[in-house]
Amino acid sequence: MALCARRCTPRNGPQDATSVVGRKAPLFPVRAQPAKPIIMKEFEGRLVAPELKIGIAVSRFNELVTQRLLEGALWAWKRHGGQESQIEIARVPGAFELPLAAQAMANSGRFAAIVCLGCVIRGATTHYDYVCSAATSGIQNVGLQSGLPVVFGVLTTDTLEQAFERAGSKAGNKGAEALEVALEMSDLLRQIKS
Ligand code: INI
Repeated sequence: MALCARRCTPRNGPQDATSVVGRKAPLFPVRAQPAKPIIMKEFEGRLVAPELKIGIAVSRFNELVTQRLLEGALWAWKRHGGQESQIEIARVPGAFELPLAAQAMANSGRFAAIVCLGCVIRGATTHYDYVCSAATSGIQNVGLQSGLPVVFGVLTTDTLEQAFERAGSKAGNKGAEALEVALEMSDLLRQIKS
């Protein structure tokens, strides 16, 4: 076992070993306590309906699914105290068009947040990958450029069955979840900016 030259105790030995001059060494280096506790600022958005409107862009492609996502979002909005008059809906052909509609809504200045709802189901071709990729990066870019929460409520699944599971059956309703993310993020940004 390696011995420490100064204290004659094992280097990795007992932490409370008595030193060669008979003084009890502290277990760990003791730091002076600060006079006041350090108060950290911490932000976390709450699920409260903002005073501004919420914009929802929803695609018609796979409308049986996207309509359920929209219903879930509206249900969540009312559940958290929102009024129907505070919601505006823009319908677009497919998920590929969601970013452009979201950008127009964001630029209007009327909305506290934008929710994008769509459903892309994998087919036999690579079309799915292009639509998913365009929708994902486009929606994210609108959020970063506008500084608004622009929420990705687009289902990307292998089958229609998986999509229905996420649109109000056994895996919840992603439209409702997307709306809640919009509430949380708009409240978070409000706190950070104030
Ligand atoms: N759009 C969707 O929203 N979901 C899909 O599954 C889909 N598929 O599979 O093709 C889809 N395609 C259309 C696309 O979003 C555009 O509307 C179209 O390419 C015109 O720009």
